Amino acid sequence: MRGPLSQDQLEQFVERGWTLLEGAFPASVAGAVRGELGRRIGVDLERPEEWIQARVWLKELLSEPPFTDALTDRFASAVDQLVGPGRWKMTPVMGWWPVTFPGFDGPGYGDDWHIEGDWFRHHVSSGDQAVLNLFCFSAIEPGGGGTLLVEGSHHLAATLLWEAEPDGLESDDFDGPLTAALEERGWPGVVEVTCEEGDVVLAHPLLFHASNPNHGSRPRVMAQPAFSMTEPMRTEGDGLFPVEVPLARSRPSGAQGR
Ligand SMILES: O=C(O)CCC(=O)C(=O)O
Repeated sequence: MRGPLSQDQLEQFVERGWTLLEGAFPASVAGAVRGELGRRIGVDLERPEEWIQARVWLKELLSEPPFTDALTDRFASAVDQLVGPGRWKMTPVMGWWPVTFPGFDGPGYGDDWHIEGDWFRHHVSSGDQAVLNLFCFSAIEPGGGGTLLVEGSHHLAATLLWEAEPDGLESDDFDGPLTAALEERGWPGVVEVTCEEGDVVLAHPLLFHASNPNHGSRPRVMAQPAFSMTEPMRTEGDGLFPVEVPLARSRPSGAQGR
């Protein structure tokens, strides 16, 4: 299916569990969001003298411009390529907002490896979160607090999930087994997100990830709205979309799914 993601990017999403959609929304929207968000949290994001905490986390979904201006046709077309057109719904919301600031030693966050989705019980067919979207409202340089991702961890998570069927798993049930499996392997594939303002990280919903202290030079502004599928994920058959391929590949022979 044609769209903004190349074939290589679609393969990267399947194999590594994520890809970067560059220029998903205009830099002018990112700038307007930083300005308005700064007013809401009471911190001018352009004035280092006002950066007095390592993190301010606005746990709100915002449903008006400029926040929703980041939900562009380009973003929607890329998600269509990953999950299938007409199989998910883009609701007009943007949030939450973990804003992190540079200039702090040992800030009290990070080391919070998790699978997204504490609002539903996970099954292999769950479509509660089609894709894990990280909207970059600021450029993120190396060391600048970009989310940590474990490439390939979605394959491990999918295998765990199959083993747990038909009961399924809560999102925090993944943490112990995935940490142990990755510990045993020496944590291969850990990368940190770097991006330009206006990019969106598109990750498999089962990708293990964590926050990361900001030791860069500017506030990191990110949001991760969750959009759900309108039908279950498929785990067998022809014509699977990239989000479904890792689920099908880790399917044990004879499994009934759910
Ligand atoms: O702040 C980050 O980079 C990651 C945040 C996250 O994954 C979460 O809040 O679930």
